[in-house]
Amino acid sequence: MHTQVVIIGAGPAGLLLSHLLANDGVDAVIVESRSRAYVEKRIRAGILESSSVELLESAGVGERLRKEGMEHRGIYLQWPGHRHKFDFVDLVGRGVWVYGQTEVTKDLGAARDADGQVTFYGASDVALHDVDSENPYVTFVDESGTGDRIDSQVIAGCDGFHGPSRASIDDATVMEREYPFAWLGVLADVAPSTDELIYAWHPDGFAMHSMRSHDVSRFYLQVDPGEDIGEWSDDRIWSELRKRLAHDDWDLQIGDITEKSVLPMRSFVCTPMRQGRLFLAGDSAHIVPPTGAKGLNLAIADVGLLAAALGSYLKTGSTELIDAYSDTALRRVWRCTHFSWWMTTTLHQHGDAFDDQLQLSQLRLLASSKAAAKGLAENYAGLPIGY
Ligand code: FAS
Ligand code: PHB
Repeated sequence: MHTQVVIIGAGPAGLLLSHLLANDGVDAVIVESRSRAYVEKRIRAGILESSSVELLESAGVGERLRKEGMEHRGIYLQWPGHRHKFDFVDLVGRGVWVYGQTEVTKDLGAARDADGQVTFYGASDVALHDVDSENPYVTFVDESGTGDRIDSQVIAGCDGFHGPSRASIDDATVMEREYPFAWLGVLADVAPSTDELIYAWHPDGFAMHSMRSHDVSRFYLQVDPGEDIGEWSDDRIWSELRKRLAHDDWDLQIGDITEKSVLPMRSFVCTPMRQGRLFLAGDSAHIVPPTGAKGLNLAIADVGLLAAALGSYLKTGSTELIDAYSDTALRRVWRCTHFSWWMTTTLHQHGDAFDDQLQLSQLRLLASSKAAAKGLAENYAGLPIGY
């Protein structure tokens, strides 16, 4: 089989890249190891920066988002006795959207169906070949058990943290930081008890109140990295959330918990994001702790750059944008890596009284200084694409 671009991975990065390329008249085939149903059901991110929404809309996949997504002006940061609202629209002129990654993936999958392009779901033994040649190719076994090969001009590694593409980057510089805590993520059929997301510092550990719709809420609790989810009954979860999110006469509504899981936390950056005709985008190249709501938005930003670069190269032969891709993408990657590290280290309990005082001082400064609040708003609401 021949195509212009083979994309490994049908998560948000792979699906968005294929759709942007199709809009640009470039042919792409996706090879994905999981089933479509599995990919579309995977519960992950919930926040889209306005630049992500603009890119999805420009690609023609923003209609349901605009209808069903929830536009948010900002967030609350809280610590015992204090809950402070940050209005990003007032501070920096833009807010964020609440729209689950599952919905983004479904919308992108539907767009790909309409593009009529080929996606191999359920592939195994996916391997990259000759990435430094002018004709790189991918081999795999399709879900019927038949061996396949796709020859191309470019391979896009959109296969996430555990995919094979990153291994093809020769002499990659990998920088990684593991955090001494994890998140217990909870999905519940209960209307949110707040209008904006609440990020809460608490002496017993971080907690967050997020949401997916007017009827479904999403919560996170700081736990130990090796936490056994079996130790967390629904009652224990609600009791801990009520304690850590408590504020004045505010009450947390509870409901049926439909999903709970422990999510690890790490920062990870692979440099460069290119090897010959192989380009990495999204989690295959970088991972951020979810505290800053940057993972999905970074994947979208990478893909916006990569789609333009590949379109220019494959249609005109110009290598200017593909040669600049890795350095340009990494500038935003490091900005978001720093912001996610800062949000994570500022809001999570380290079990150290000195750290507690530093963190509380930082939170008081954010609540009292417009300059400090603008810095938070600019990073959380997202920097313009191409930063
Ligand atoms: P993805 O991992 O989404 O997609 C990669 C795809 O490649 C997958 O479908 C995978 O099956 C496929 N693949 C892997 N190996 C393959 C192979 N050998 N062959 C073919 N295909 C292969 N971000 C936030 O902003 N907020 C959050 O709350 C948040 N929570 C998260 C929770 C979890 C458990 C995880 C893992 C991530 C979370 N993230 C969150 C980050 C997440 O949203 C990612 O940033 C986003 O999924 C990145 O999209 P992709 O780069 O497409 O990678
Ligand atoms: C989510 O809703 O899943 C979410 C929101 C904001 C974050 C992390 C996760 O910072």
